[in-house]
Amino acid sequence: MMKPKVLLPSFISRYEKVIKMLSLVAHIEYIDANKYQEQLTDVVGMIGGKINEKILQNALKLKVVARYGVGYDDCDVNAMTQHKVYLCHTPGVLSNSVADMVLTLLLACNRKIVQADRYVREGWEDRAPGYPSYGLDLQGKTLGIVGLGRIGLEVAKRCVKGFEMSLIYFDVNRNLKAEKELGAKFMPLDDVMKKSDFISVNVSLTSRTIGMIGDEQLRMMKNTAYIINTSRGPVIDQTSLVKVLSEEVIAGAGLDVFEIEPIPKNDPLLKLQNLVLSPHIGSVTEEAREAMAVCNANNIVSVIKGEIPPPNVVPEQRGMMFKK
Ligand code: 8YV
Repeated sequence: MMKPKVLLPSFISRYEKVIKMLSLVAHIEYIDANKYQEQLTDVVGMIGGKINEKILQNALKLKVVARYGVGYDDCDVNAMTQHKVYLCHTPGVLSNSVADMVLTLLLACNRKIVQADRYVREGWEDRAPGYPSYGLDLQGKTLGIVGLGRIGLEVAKRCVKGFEMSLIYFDVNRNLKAEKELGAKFMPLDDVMKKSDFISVNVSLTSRTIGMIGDEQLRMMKNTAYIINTSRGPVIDQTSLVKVLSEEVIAGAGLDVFEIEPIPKNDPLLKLQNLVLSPHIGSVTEEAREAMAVCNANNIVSVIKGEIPPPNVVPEQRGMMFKK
């Protein structure tokens, strides 16, 4: 009997373990942009994102999409549910790497590492113009977390246990474990904005979180405070962020995510100096990337074997039994 077809992005081929797992139950094909439409017609499972109605209409045999990431705001979950296609994602396995990235940006902003590097390369002369301005000691400072879920919690642990910072947070749900173990104090978003020395944004992008940090919230921040975003660009209103950074209403920002990715070359953010930018690399570590691929493969194998719902189905589809 012919094995069902599974479609993968070509980079997955570097994970031997994943290829072995999938080959036992499926025939593997790699995505070829030139014949993608054709490839979709008989595909049963795929690793990817950006799934919309058009793709679903072409993929009548599709049973499962494994999103290579924890956020799935680029997938139309309602359309997938209507087409009885499971959407799985990769919660948990990348929390450490994203939390490390938050700290990377936070430290780089605070200690002006980008300017410092430039200063050394351009000819280090004692206290010549370009010498980095003073940073702050992290010990005793207040970290504000917006979204204290899996990733937020890892950021919190690093800051509280490692840097001896104190922790305040806003979330739609209280995190009692963090309150007990890390002394986290829950408060409304506006208070987190007002009281923090460093803010880390760790919510997923939904209709409730889009633009949740706008001009009003940004202007509540201390003028010595920094905001770090590794979640999704549209959670912070980017036009307002450009304004508060250029008016120096806040000390700076560390951004791994943007409203449009890749960020357009003429974006006003690129002209500002009081921020550190990275190209959406929060989960880009060897460990996380491999674990994400393994998690994706597990979910596809489950569905092919009829073990449904698969283990990492998105919350909106939890408990749903799709039979195709
Ligand atoms: C991925 C991410 O880099 O997990 C997420 O939601 O943003 C990242 O891990 C991104 O999804 C690209 O696949």
